[in-house]
Amino acid sequence: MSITQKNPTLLSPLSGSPIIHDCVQDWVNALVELMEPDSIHWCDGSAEEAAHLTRVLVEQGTLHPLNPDLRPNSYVARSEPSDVARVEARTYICSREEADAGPTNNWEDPELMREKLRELARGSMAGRTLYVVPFSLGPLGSPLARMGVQVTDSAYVALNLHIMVRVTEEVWGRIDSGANWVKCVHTVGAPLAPHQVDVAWPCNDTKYISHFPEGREIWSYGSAYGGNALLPKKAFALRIASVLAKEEGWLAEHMLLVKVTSPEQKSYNMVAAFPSACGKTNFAMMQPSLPGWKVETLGDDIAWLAPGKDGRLRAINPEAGFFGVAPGTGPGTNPVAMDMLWGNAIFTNVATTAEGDVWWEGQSPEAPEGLTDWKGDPFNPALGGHAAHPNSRFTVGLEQCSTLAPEWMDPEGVVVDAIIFGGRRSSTVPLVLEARDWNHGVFLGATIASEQTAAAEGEVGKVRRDPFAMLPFCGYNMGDYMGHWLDMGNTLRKTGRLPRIFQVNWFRKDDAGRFIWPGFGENSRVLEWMVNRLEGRVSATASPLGWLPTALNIDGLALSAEELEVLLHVDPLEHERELKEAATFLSTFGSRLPAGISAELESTRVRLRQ
Ligand code: OXD
Ligand code: MN
Repeated sequence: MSITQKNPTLLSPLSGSPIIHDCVQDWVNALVELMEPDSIHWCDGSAEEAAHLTRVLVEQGTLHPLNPDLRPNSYVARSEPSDVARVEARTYICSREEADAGPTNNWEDPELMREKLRELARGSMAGRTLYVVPFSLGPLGSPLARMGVQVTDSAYVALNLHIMVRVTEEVWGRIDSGANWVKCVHTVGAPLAPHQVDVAWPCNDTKYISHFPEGREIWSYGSAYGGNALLPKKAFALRIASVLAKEEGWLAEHMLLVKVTSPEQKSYNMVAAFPSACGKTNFAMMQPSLPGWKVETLGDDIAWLAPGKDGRLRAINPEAGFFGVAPGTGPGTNPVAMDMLWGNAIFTNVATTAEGDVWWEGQSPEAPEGLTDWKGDPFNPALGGHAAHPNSRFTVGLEQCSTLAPEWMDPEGVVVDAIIFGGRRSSTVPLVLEARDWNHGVFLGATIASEQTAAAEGEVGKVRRDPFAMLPFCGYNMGDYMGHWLDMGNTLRKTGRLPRIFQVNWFRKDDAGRFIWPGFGENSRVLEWMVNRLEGRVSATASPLGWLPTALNIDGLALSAEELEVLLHVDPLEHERELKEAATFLSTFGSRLPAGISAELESTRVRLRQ
């Protein structure tokens, strides 16, 4: 039952409501006292509640309904122009010891940060409703699932959570102490004075996304944008979960999860880590160009991996929806995503058409006439610039994806056969290679670098090291994290078969700056090679970097043998430089860099010089 309490001091469960454990009640009571909302809404995740939240948001001017004949039950939100991406500079890991956050995270003393946040949060929900959102990451009751509760003063965030995670009152019956759930506090930091008229996108110029790993707690202040505000996603399912995973012997990863089936009807599950906006959603919904091949979707952003009862590595997607980057998604690049967005979707910062539909760059070659841009202004293509923000997003439920694999509900997860690491590199890194063994694969993951995109604030195009694509998402010292990956190999080696590890780069360019590899559905050729490797059907060529394809199926592709050679080329001089940069980066972890990684660095160096 969805309950709104007008008088927030009346917090005992109303008749007919589920029993909510004291630890939750006490926590909510304390937050109410601090943030002084006008009312409280205990969410139940129902369709009626979604309809209510939608009504509130349309009235408030946050959501604009699209033309229901073109895109039923779908809405557009336009954010404040300053609140459009994750704010890594304002993201903190507040572990007790600074060294436990490591050199790649911002750190603040947890007590000082709590004090700072309490001051900011005092009265911050005045004039607003506090939504209490109980959720499960992963199928409720699965050994891999985890529970959390987010409080938020944003109906937009509550409605997005309905899509992104399993919001359900069943969580209340399973929370039995302070220990088995994660506390997520979110406020947009925009209190309303009596009679003050609200804006469409309340937020605050001051922003903090703070994680308290030891307290299993997250506080987010000042932003309503996805990754900053939908706390179960990056903040819980990656930053806090990575800490839980280290303690409990599993992995919380920034990875897509797919099931690949060959023409012989043999299926293999693969996870793939790519930095933000490298086409993970497109990969997750790949339409193979090779006849007889099938890719089914299990997840596009986050995978939780743990040894199963049989000792093999298993994976689930903890999320229940997609929060995908809209630009670049089109009938040619991702027809599955285009279809799944037929309705029941929330779009944020896209452009709208005169007919009341959505548009973004890459949806069609030409911008239609009469567009309204993401800021709500008429769009004039002659002036240049983007109609949709480069980091504009769609939020839609997993069930709408026509390629969703039936196993997505399996509480045991699926067996992981292969792990792929990738990045966006216009030079140097070959199209595909296979790691020599687990430790070498971990080294490849630890040294991923990628050209930056618009998903986070920062200089677009600049190459940055992004180990395991987890740089912005690892909740503890990344040196220890690399060590944990090595340890997982030791565990899996003892009990079952280790997944094989591959590295890919779809983005290598020729001298004229054009992508050499066609990508998208043609990436199935690379998957075919991987499956052949898993099945022991093809040999490979040893290179200093790992096993390269001796041959790759390029039949029917407009790609010359010379171009393929460029794609697979390993230039020792380029790699000497690459290795030097990787070594400099790895040295920042000092004594926390595992010996196993230093050993791989050294042996790669030796192989390059041979
Ligand atoms: C995302 C990201 O939003 O990685 O998925 O930034
Ligand atoms: Mn991501």
